[in-house]
Amino acid sequence: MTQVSEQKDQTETENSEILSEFPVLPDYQAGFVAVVGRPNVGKSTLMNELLGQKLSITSHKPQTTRHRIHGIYTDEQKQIVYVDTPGMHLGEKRSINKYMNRAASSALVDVDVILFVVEAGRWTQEDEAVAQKLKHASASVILVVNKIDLIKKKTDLLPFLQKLGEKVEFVTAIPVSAYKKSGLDIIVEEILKYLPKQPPLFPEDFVTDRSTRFLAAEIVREKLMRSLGEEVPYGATVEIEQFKYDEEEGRWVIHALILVERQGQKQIVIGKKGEQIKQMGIQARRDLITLLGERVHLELWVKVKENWSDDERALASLGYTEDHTG
Ligand SMILES: Nc1nc2c(ncn2[C@@H]2O[C@H](COP(=O)(O)OP(=O)(O)O)[C@@H](O)[C@H]2O)c(=O)[nH]1
Ligand SMILES: [Mg+2]
Repeated sequence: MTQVSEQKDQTETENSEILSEFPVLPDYQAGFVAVVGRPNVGKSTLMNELLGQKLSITSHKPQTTRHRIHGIYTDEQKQIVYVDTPGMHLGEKRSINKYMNRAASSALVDVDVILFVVEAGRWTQEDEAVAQKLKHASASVILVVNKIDLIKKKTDLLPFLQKLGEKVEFVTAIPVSAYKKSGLDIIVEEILKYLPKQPPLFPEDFVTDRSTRFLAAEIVREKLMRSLGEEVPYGATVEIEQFKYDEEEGRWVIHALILVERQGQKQIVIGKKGEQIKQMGIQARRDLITLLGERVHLELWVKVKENWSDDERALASLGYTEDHTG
């Protein structure tokens, strides 16, 4: 299925005079904001909080975000298009990692502002690699120092901020906690200093560039990443095989296929007496109901597909295609 049929409403709006109903003020601001940083610093959590809606999946495992995803915030004064990116990975040679690094790097082009997210008190080689990339970016860099809720003494942050000043060229550094929702309004205020004055770029009811089908697959993948041990998540992905509305029953019918790379992983995903996959299904269904606003019938399957993560053709057929990495 293509994006068009899934986003029927949005496409229709687009065809009939995109923004005619929007009362655009003369000093309206709109633009793109890339959210970059190494894996696990809280980029996706931050974007969801800035949007006030969960679009990008999160977990404490690297590789949770594999694709670039736009989250669009719109109100009467501004439209901010956040671009969440996979964290940049060092020293990984598999195709999936190359895909993720491309997706992250390409997000730096043609944006108005870059939010460089780091973790309070922690600067690693991977942060350093991101900082190197940013040297070539033309947009203003706002340094977001996330997870300050984990720092007991706030004065401990000062030497860290000082060190960052030597490493990165940024317009301002903002300590925040995406988790505790603190400091977020300051980020928005700062973004607005650099966002061009122009009419909205997307219709006001657009919240993402991604289809609901894609978001559904991501929700299932999030449950997979969160509920499994270290060995499985990197070798697992999710493909939506059926995604349709059953008029008679008044519910969405979704069939999701979980692909793993080895037989042993399949067993782990299913769990003892199917308990693991059942729990994942319950949690995924709950999020899907929130996403779709209607009843959902969800079925999950697991299949072994060897080496999909290092197979360019398999990657493409699973939706890891260049059109979303630029
Ligand atoms: N304590 C704390 N944890 C956070 C905060 N923001 C994100 N996290 C956690 O950090 C982990 C990684 O978050 P995620 O948004 O997936 O990171 P990403 O890989 O940079 O997108 C998750 O377990 C989040 O719950 C924060 O402000 N404070
Ligand atoms: Mg992420």
